[in-house]
Amino acid sequence: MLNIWQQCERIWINARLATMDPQIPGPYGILEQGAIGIRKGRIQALTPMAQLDLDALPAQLSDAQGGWLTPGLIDSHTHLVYGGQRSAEFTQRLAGESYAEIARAGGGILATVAATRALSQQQLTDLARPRLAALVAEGVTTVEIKSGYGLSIADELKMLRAARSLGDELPVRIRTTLLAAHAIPPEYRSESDAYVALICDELLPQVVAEGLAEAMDVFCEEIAFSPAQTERLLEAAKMHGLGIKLHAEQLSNSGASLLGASYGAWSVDHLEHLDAAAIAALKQAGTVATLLPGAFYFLHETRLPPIERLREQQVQMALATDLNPGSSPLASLRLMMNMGCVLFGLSPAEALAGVTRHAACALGLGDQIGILAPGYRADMLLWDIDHPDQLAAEVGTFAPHQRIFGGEICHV
Ligand code: DI6
Ligand code: FE
Repeated sequence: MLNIWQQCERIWINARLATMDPQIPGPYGILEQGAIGIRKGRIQALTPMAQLDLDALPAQLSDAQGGWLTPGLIDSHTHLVYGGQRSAEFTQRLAGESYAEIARAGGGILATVAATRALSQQQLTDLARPRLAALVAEGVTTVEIKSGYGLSIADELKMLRAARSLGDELPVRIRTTLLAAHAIPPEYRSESDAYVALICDELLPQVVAEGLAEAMDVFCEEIAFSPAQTERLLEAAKMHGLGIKLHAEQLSNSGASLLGASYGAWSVDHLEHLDAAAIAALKQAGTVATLLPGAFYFLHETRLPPIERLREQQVQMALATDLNPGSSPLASLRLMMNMGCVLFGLSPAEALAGVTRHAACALGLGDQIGILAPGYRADMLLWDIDHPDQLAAEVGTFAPHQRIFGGEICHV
């Protein structure tokens, strides 16, 4: 009978493994001088080189030559399908107007809604492709994409279909999230409850029937949806078996994170205004706290998310781009790792955990991707670097030496 190594289709040898597996001690879960074997797109085994009998291996060998292998990067929060661009608002904000003022005056999200509604599914896909390709080129192997710039049944479905189709074109796993409750559409300006009912009673069942989303997200904020409306939406999402994510505590403390925790949310995101009671609830519920330093930076925020308390309470912290045309038009997860360290005080190892292990949990995929361990998908990056701290310390100086998606080496 073949042993587990002989069953492998490909084995990387002479690799330094930053497994990110919490069961291996140390910040990166390092296995120096390691080998990792792949079978049917998944990791079959890992071991120190010294314990590997090279003569008995029929598999194809790839020599990592001392390079570092990490899990593929995961961007767990993006809005990268959209029409138009909002650089005029960038200029307005530089002149002193706030994001909320611009939104109230009909700009902001609603400006992108108008531009998105005007485009076909194919046009949206064509515009989104280079944004996604930029993430893929720097090592991202899983990306979450939200709807939320359609705000009508047809336009939300169009966005989700556009997002899904990108996964057939590029070697990347796409997870989609229904964010119909991103803003109140102009047609429902004075009857937002009716829009919430439309989402729950008509849109959501269609999305689920077509299998177009894994999760539901709500922007719970004074300029968007109230906690009561959010709860109604979460109830409906839960009934349909979708995962839950929330835009919470970005501009004010609305209690959305507590609500999210009580519904077992996969993640609550932004969190600049998160309070201590909510942090305890997140820990209790196993909900990931997703930090979005790009939006913090781009909106020139000054109030920091409570990183120290999150760390103390051992809440899992993810980092994501929030890639969107208004508050974070920044298509680089590596930049977010750097900003997470410089602006939020994360360590480089916490930053890497935030775009691997913890990001996986923020997508309900904590048992599938995000660490190098047997049974996990073989989404891996080989880096020609001296130390994994470089992944957060440097931006734009190097790309992955090799990108491995589902066990296949892909050239992007
Ligand atoms: N918070 C954000 O940062 C994005 N959406 C949200 O609810 C911004 C979206 C935009 O400005 O277009
Ligand atoms: Fe967002």
